[in-house]
Amino acid sequence: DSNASSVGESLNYKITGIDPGAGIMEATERAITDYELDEWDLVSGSSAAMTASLKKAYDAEEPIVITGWTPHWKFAEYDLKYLEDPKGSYGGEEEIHTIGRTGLQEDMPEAHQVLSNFNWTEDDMGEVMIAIKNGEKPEVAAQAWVDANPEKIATWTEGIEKVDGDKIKLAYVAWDSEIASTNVMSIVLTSLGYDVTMVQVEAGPMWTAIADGSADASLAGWLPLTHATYAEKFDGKFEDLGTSMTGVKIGLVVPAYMDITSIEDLKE
Ligand code: PBE
Repeated sequence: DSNASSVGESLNYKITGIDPGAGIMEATERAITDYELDEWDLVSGSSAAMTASLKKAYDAEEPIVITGWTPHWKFAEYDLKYLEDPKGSYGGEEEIHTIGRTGLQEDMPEAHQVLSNFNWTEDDMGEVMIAIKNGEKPEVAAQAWVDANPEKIATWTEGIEKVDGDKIKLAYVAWDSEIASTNVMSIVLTSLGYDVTMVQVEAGPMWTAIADGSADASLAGWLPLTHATYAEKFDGKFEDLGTSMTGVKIGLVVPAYMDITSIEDLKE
């Protein structure tokens, strides 16, 4: 209809994406094919650039289509909606998994146990994410959450013996959700005596680092769909340490004031 085509025209047929290696970018290329959005382009950038573009559009009540995911502070900050995805290009309910290098259990049984125990809720992560969004340094925001949640942390660390300065490397991507989780885990492992290094990389290098053992673990594995290509490519070369959060989601997201409800509405 005329509204839908004007959305494409008003946006120059651009979807505002994030870093090229993110699973949501691959899913969006699939959506462009599945929904025959031939005129549309997915523009890559970064999470920070995407949220800056979102703020700019939102403040001006202009249209924008972003690659979005939950949990993310943008849903607390703005009134947004997922576009319906009747063809299932973005899968269904996703989970966040902790992944470890082969041999981690033998080499660092204590860290392996904490990482396997790790799980928290969308609200927990939201507290850390929103504090960072509001200008707090990630390590300060994470420390505040750790200080406020000793009982939850005890469920991850109970009975685990302290170590004496063993080095451990956590790989992550600069997605807001994973900045929050990785900073929290860094503090927890440090409190158990580990010498923790956080390495910020792109998604492909992150999976590669776990598979080749140059990093020990990552809290940033999104499955079953988001990182399926990476998980298949490195099948047998990493250990899935389990789920840290369930019911997470990826998709196309627009401000609630936009007059469209489905990805199908992007097609003329
Ligand atoms: N994300 C956040 C990532 C996983 C975590 C949805 C942007 C991705 O698309 O790969």
